[in-house]
Amino acid sequence: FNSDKQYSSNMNRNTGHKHGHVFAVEVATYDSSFPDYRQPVEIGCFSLDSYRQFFNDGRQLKCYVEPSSKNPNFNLRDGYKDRYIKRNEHIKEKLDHILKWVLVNKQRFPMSADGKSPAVGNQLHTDFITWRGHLTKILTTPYESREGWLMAVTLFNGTYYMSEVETEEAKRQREHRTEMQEELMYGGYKFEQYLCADKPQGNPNPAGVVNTNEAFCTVVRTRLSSHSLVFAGEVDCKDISCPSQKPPQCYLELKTSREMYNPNQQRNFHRFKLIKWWAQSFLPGVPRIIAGFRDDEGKVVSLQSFDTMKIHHLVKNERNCWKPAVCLNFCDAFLSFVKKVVTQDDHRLVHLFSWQPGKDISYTVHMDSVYSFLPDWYVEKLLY
Ligand code: 0WD
Ligand code: CA
Repeated sequence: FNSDKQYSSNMNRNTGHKHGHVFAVEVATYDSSFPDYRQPVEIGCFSLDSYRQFFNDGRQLKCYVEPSSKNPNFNLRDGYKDRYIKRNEHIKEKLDHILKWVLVNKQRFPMSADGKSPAVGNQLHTDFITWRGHLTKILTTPYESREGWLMAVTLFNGTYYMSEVETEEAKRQREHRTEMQEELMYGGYKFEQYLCADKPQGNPNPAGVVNTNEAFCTVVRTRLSSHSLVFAGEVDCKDISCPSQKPPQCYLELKTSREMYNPNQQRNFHRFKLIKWWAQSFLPGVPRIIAGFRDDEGKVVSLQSFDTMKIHHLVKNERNCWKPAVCLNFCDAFLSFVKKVVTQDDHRLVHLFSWQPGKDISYTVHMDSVYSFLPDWYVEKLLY
């Protein structure tokens, strides 16, 4: 390849099939039975501290503390001006934290036949490594009408690495957020602070600082049809009263949403928000979501618990509603498409898959470009 030469594929559905370049995003195509999705298993975890430093442990995992009232009156704006340390959004971390985790946990990947770890040729025996959030975007694509995406894929040593690239539109929106949008983002983290303690015996500390550099991430292994997946996802807290106490079953996802006053708002919540909540928690097997509904003053006026596996029953009476099987069948087909298109194993090569609402998926090919995302330290240490 010439440096960063771009190849556009023919995305015409009618002629594209024979070139193997076609990829349609239509609900009807994927409206069949549920594909095999294996119970996700946690194979490790990591933490990012208040300076965004990586630790190969669960030090940042918080404990959920059930509030004494279902109508708690949490003020989500409190501390926005004076007790908020915001992560630097200009730093694009790509898959770096996951890759650090892989390097120090090679022994947690399937072993070679002789039982010696790591496996022969340092193959990870895993088809895809990515962030959970990237898979959430793929899952919800058949029903998405507003935001497109760009996914960079590199095949290296037998594994497909997938790392999102910010679209121009997303960048523009991020750089032009209103004060209100910034406050809403802060409010999501503030809500966590009201409900979470650092230790099982501890209490939440709403007087503290909100620092969005801090994160706890679970690393899970699962399989979607023929695709073995390892992905990391940020987990808000664990439920210490949970009978099994076993991750990911003891994990909880915390969410905030605007209070609903009429059936129209309720319908939109079911159709557009619950699909995202479902996909995000379903992927790593997080069984429960605690939602805080806020009023226009930014106060949480009510709490509601959603069982991830029951979310679809709440929404299925809406006309033209989303279906979990469509989401998973689409993801399965997209990952198969990626495997068909990306065949050259080269850490410097990126296939950039691009999707805009209402369009088919297309891709471009880039050698040694700004899109390359596997760092030298990873490539060298994985192989040797
Ligand atoms: O490189 C990128 N383009 C991205 C990197 C996009 C999205 C996330 N990330 C990284 C960050 O390092 C972050 O620590 O992913 C981590 C979170 O991964 P995820 O679990 O795969 O992401 P997602 O499911 O989209 O979000 C989970 C939570 C969010 O909670 P809510 O309740 O809002 O869904 O992670 C937080 C947020 O609290 N979060 C982020 N944190 C840091 N950077 C980001 C982000 N870009 N996006 C969401
Ligand atoms: Ca959350």
